[in-house]
Amino acid sequence: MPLTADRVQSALDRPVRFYEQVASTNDLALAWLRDGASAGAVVLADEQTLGRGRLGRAWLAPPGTALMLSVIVRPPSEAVGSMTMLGAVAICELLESLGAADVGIKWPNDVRLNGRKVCGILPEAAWDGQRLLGVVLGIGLNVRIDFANTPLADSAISLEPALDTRIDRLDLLVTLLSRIDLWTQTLQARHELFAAWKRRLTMLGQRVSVSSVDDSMQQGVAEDVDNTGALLLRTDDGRLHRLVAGDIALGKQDQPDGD
Ligand code: BT5
Repeated sequence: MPLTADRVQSALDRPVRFYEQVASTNDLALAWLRDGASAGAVVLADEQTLGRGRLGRAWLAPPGTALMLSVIVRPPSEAVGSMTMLGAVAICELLESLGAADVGIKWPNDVRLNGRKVCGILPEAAWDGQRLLGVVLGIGLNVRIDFANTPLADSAISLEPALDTRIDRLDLLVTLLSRIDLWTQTLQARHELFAAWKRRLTMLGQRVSVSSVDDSMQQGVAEDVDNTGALLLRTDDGRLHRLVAGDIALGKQDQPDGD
């Protein structure tokens, strides 16, 4: 069923703005946040013309094929760094509730289904000087994108073909928001969220390559993560590196996201 403003409004008991087409839901949500939107408010779009990932990368989804939203969260400022974890865990729980068996998180922000990226998460914080106004939690979940003959054919996947079932995006949205709400209430003490995230990481103990923002590449074993979400990488010289950002490739056949 298509998403329409009426359907969306009547399914959600919170402020929501639905658009058939926007540049980026995160941009609109950031503006709304600065305008005083309440916690839990949602911006949802059927299509984005300038959907973005990290570092200005493009997020691609034809109209009507994905769930694309930004949720306004007002976390304690010390929890800002946990928003990616929160989004990833909520998405994993959503997919698990649909019966998906092979669901995991590729550090730091990809949710994978059957070893391919099904969802990307982009939290962006808004500050007034030193004061945190809030965070917009941007989420793009592939529902029925046909990646055949695209550059993402080997790395991306959509829910409907993977689960071989028809899915109403509104049902996904309702369940996802309830998971986000629940985890948001736990943000004062984040050990449970951290444990739920760490348990689903796919590459701990494996040999990986990590490319950093400056394009330098490090190889080693993804030994652990610390409770801020940083990756602890043991390089071949025996040193332990703490990486707070980057793109990870597992094994030899996998590609980092940074294209
Ligand atoms: C992300 O970035 O994965 C975060 C994506 C967040 C998108 C949501 S949609 C709603 C909200 N509004 C926005 O404007 N953004 C958020 P990153 O880890 O940098 O991954 C980006 C890379 O993923 C691209 O360079 C492609 O390689 C790949 N990619 C692009 N579209 C994809 C898709 N639909 N499925 C899987 N991979 C994709």
